[in-house]
Amino acid sequence: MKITVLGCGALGQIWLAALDAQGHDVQGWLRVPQPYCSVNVIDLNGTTINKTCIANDPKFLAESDLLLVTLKAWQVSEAVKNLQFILRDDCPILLLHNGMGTLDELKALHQPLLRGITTHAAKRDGTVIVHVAAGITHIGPTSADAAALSDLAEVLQQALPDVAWHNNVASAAWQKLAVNCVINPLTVQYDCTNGELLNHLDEVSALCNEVAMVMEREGQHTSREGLLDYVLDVINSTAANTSSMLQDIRAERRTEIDYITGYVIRRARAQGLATPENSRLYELIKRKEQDYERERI
Ligand code: KPL
Repeated sequence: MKITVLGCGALGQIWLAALDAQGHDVQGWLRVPQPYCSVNVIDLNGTTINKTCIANDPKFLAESDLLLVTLKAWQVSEAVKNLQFILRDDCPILLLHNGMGTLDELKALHQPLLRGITTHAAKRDGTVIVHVAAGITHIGPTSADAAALSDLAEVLQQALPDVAWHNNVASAAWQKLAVNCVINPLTVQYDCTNGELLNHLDEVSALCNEVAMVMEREGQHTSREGLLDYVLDVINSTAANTSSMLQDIRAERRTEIDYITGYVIRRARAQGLATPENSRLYELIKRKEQDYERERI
């Protein structure tokens, strides 16, 4: 297949390396146009993959059979809208990012739209991307014309297992959203690893209660206890991780808070629900972002 990967950060490079190794014809697409992009990955076996891929070629993009979007949530809609008129109308677009809300921003797209949630972990170490932990990528349709694209899961499974197809991907998306709502901002508040949140179980539990309440109103099957158990499992299995939000804050980058906690707060408001603990953390993260943005002026 001909595949363009939009966003050549940690996740993007892992996918570029894996798809290329499977014999797919791949290119990267970067915000600052350049004809080539470097893929510099240490895979799960410790093997170094060093490749130069073509990048930002509009002809390749127009012929692509898949646009895989690995950007941060807040970068997605503008970047995809800029490319939509070059893509074929039947070229599937698969969004792989933390948080929710981008689908609302991309309602007018002509192309079949899929969303994905991944638990693969990768981190940048200088100029190298280290694939730290294997995971599962759940993908599924978000528009009627994407419902028949389940074969894509098999193609992606061959490249970077595990990949699971879900006709109702919203359920997996909400579960991941809940995890990110709890772990990401709390690790910023305490400047700690995911595992250290076990010392703050009252806040973990209060956040789970609020998110479970919103999920129930949004028609998702869940319970406070079930969600708390799930979040505690993720805290334990990613105990040594520095959450992506804490990494962003430490590097003074914009975080995905508007698409994580911000999304839950917006849905809660629409349902007439109060989410004080989420609101407190939302304000905390926004203040931190504003502090370093102000320093730059
Ligand atoms: O997705 C994550 C993130 O850091 O964004 C978790 C699951 C919290 C793992 O660190």
